[in-house]
Amino acid sequence: MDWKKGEDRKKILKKLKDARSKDFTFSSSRILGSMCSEPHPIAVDAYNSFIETNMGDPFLFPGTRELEEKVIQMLGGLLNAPKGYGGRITSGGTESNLMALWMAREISKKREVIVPESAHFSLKKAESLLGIKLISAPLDDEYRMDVDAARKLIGDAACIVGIAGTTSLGVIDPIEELSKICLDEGIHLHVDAAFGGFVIPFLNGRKFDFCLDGVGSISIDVHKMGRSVIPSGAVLVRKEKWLDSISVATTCVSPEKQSSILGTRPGGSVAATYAVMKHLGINGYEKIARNCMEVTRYAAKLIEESGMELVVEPVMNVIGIKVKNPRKIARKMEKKRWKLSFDEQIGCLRLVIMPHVSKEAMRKFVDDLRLIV
Ligand code: 0PR
Repeated sequence: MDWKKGEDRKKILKKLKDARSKDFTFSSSRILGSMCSEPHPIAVDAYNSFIETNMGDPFLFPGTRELEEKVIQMLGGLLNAPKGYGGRITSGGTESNLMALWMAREISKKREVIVPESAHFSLKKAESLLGIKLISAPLDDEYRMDVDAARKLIGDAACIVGIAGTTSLGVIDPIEELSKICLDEGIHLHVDAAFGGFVIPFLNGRKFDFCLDGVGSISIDVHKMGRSVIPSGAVLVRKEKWLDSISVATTCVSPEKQSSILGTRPGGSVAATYAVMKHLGINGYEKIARNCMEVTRYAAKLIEESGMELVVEPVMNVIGIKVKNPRKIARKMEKKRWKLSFDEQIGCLRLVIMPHVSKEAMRKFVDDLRLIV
């Protein structure tokens, strides 16, 4: 055990610095395959001041609990939530999706969930953890869920999941149509807007949220395009009482019931999210989304002018570039210090044009890529 005696603070800080220097940083503008970005400074300050708070024990931290309510209210407004809605701050899209499907399973007592082929792998985790069965619906030519195919799969389903901003291409499933189907069939519609939740409302006015009567729950991440700290996400539900379906009795903390996956939950995330949302406001987020889209369109044009092909016209700040061997190309680009991701099923490189990605970086990137492809 090399930590028996305890070590000098300075030495430890030096080791931390060394470790951190091996990491990539968002500020370098070379991370092109991440859905996260530098947190806003106000989020960092807020996080640090609330570092000891725990949402799992609201009796100790009623002030932080109030902030959670306020964040849920802001998110509810953003997502057109109706009277009586509810929500929880989560650690991100994985936990939010898990909670939503858990709820849908408990309320319906059914276990089949229809997801598009483009679903994020967090739903696979939900499948295993919740003992549910995912049924994959094919995609149309635009890589969106094929609604007619999905309808035919309904059978005894508990829920359909639609994605507002897919992981690989940022496309939006036909949520309006899915909403109608789910209303007709009386089944739950969960919208995974982990990425799109902080983009779509500020851009194109596409309907994907509670303004559609069939939408039952939404995952939205603030640590992606919301510029909060990691971990910060939320799940919103049309009816607060639905959360009771996943509540358990608490034996040693108040209140008597808890309806969240985690017990001890970081209040720092809540404070950070409150601070950054209040500070940027709708106008600030509109500006971020518009800038990201401007860089996205700029990059898309450069890529096409270089003779490469996009998988689809970007609807959000995600670009898929068709290539033969994405893994190999991503590796070669890594040697040039570009960090990007890929989707081998689609056969593309994936660029996520987050706020830290500049036009200049895209120019250099396309120049480097052209030499490799
Ligand atoms: N739903 C969708 C549509 C997502 O794209 C993601 C994450 C999730 C749910 C799960 O969210 P959490 O990871 O917050 O639980 N998509 C990103 C991805 O797989 C996650 C990510 C983020 C990966 C930053 C890398 C990275 O550097 O690409």
